[in-house]
Amino acid sequence: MEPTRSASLSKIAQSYERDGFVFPFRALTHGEAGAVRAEMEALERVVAESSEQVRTLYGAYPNMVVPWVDEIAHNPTIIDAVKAVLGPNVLLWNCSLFIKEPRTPDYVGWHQDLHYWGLSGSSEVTAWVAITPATVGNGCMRFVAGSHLKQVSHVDTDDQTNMLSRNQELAVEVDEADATEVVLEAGTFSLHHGNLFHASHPNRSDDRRIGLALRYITPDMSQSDAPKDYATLVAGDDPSGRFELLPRPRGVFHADDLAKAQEVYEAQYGIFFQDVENVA
Ligand SMILES: O=C(O)CCC(=O)C(=O)O
Repeated sequence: MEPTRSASLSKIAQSYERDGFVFPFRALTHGEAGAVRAEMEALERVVAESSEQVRTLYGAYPNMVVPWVDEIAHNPTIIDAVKAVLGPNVLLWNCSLFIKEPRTPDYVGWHQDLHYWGLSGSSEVTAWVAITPATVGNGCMRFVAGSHLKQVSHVDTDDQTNMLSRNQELAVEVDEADATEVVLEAGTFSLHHGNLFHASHPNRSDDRRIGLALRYITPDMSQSDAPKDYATLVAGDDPSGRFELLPRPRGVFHADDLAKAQEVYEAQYGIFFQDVENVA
């Protein structure tokens, strides 16, 4: 499928239903993606000098504390593609930057996203936006078509080069030959289902590989492991009332946004790491 704003919505839904992923689509021009990278790298210098709380919350919820991240999460092309697979009512539940520095060993083990998030149901999709190109050489994502139809067991490992929160990986073997390499130009994005087997190799190139993972859900999902959960309404409405709807960020690291992000962090990270001993 060409990276175009006009790809047929029903074709998106068909491919996604069959394979558990679909790509590429263009959200930002090359110039816009370059500008996002420049803004992000300027912000990284600020973050490096900031408090531990700012560093943690920028890592955990960049969309809640940085307006340009929130704007990408509301990008109309991304939202249209997400609505094609989730329907008209969409919440942004979580968001994170996946950065692989040049020539580093860090990789992402085979996993399914929904495994540790405590969410009921499977109406979740990630839009992974390439801020820099994602290539085979710099460790683009790899997807196994059709693997999204059931959840399988995972194991935590002590491999610190596995970038996942619990260094986790699937407890089943994956045939590497089944993987589709998700090569993306800067400014384009892929969609993948929360139960899709996916992974990525280390970055063996001389430049950074930067991706923004936006996690969207429908309001009929719910948090099974806590009395309430939080999300940002990005399309339609939320008739469920199961989520506290978050405001859009007021400025870069605005005190009120940091306070709310801290509340969400305390509620959600307990769930992600439950039953894990010695979490650093
Ligand atoms: O960025 C990567 O290589 C992996 C990202 C990922 O696992 C995800 O977005 O679910």
